Order: sequence, then C-alpha cells, then structure tokens
Amino acid sequence: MFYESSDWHSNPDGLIPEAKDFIKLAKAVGARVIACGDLFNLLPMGRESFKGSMAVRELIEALDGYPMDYVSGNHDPYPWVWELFGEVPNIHIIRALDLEMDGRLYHFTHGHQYAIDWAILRHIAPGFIEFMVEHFPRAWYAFSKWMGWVPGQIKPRIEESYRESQRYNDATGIIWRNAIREAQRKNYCVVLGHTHTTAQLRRFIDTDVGIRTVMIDGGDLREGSFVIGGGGDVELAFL
Ligand SMILES: [Mn+2]
Repeated sequence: MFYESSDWHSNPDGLIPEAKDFIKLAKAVGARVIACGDLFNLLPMGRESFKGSMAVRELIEALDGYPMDYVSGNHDPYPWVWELFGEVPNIHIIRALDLEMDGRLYHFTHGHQYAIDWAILRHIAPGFIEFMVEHFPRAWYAFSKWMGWVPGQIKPRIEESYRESQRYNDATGIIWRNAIREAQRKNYCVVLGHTHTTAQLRRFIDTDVGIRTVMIDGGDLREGSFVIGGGGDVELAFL
C-alpha cells in the first residue's frame, strides 16, 4: 500500500500541518510514503532560506526515520532537494518513481513536464523541461510564470476561496492529456500533482485486469486531498 500527496508548498517557517497529518496517517497503516513534488517553496524564495529552517527540520522529525520517496517538482528542483535532504538516509530523492505494486505499474511524477503541448515538441518537452528546471531553475520559473504554467498564478489564492482553487482550466487539461497519453503508451498508471486540482481517469484495460485508474491527480494537500494505492488500483482520499 502507498500514500501519495504533493504540493505542500511549505515556507521556511514550518511544514504545513496537513503534511504532518498525512505522514501520521501513512505511518499508522504502514503505507509507503510518496511525495510528488512542490513540497517547499524553494522557488521563488531561494534554497538558502530553507537551509537549517524549521520546515526542513519538521519534515525530518515527522518522518522520524520512516522512509519517504521525494519526487522533485518545479518549485523544488532535484539538485536543490539534494542540498537540503541528501544526508537524510530515510529520504529517497528521485526525479520520477516507477513502482510495481500488486501486479500494477505506477509512475509517480510531479507533472510540470507535461505542460507543453506544441505539436512535435510534445515528445521532447518533458526532457527539455526537466533540464531547464535543473540547470536554469530561476530563469525557467520566471518563464513558466509568464507563460501561465505555474498553477498558483492562474488560480485565486487558496485563502480567498476554498472552492475556486479546484477549478479546471486549459493548462490543467493539457497536463492531464499528456499524462493519459503516456499512461497508455507505457501501460502504467500515472500519479501526478502540480495542477492543484483532483482528477481520476479510469478505463477498461482488459478482461483479466478490468477497469483500472490510468491517471490520478491528488490535487493540493492543503485542501486535504491525497492518493491511496494498493490492491492493484488507486483512489482519491481526504484527510
Ligand atoms: Mn508544480
């Protein structure tokens, strides 16, 4: 069994309380803890402000040695996560995670690399975006914001409206569409975040497997939504 969540967007002053609850719940049932990116606002705040911060300390304390897979996102680029958590043995830092559980393959990713949908570029875009996030994080972040690919910018702030942040838009649709395409091509279930909006697409696989989820977006943990997997399928869950 696994528990997956993303988009905690914690600031240096502490880990969001929902993340502590999520880890507590997962530990109680012995689930594998997988976090799919944007756990900390390293962008735009800068990784320096997170070194020795309360937020970093509180994640280590909440896990207390319990293993966690940390898939990097666009706000927390892979090399920067390494700078903060590389020394913590129970935190496994990875760009994307492939996992086989109960006879089903899962692909865990943050999802920002699915944002580009320009014809032929679509095929090279994920690798290109990953390269830009790693090597030019600040420039790419600024460009992404300008293009409207950063969800926080295209949706109202969460404090202003609880429901509005769950609103679907075209940028969200492009990300899900590319995730579904990849799920079909690779024959696995894509588990992602980034859009801050929950979604689950189930389709008939074959007579042996039946109907299974091929794409699931756990949404924004600050609103309580996350993903529970096991027994060959996944489902949306709430704190
Ligand atoms: Mn993101």
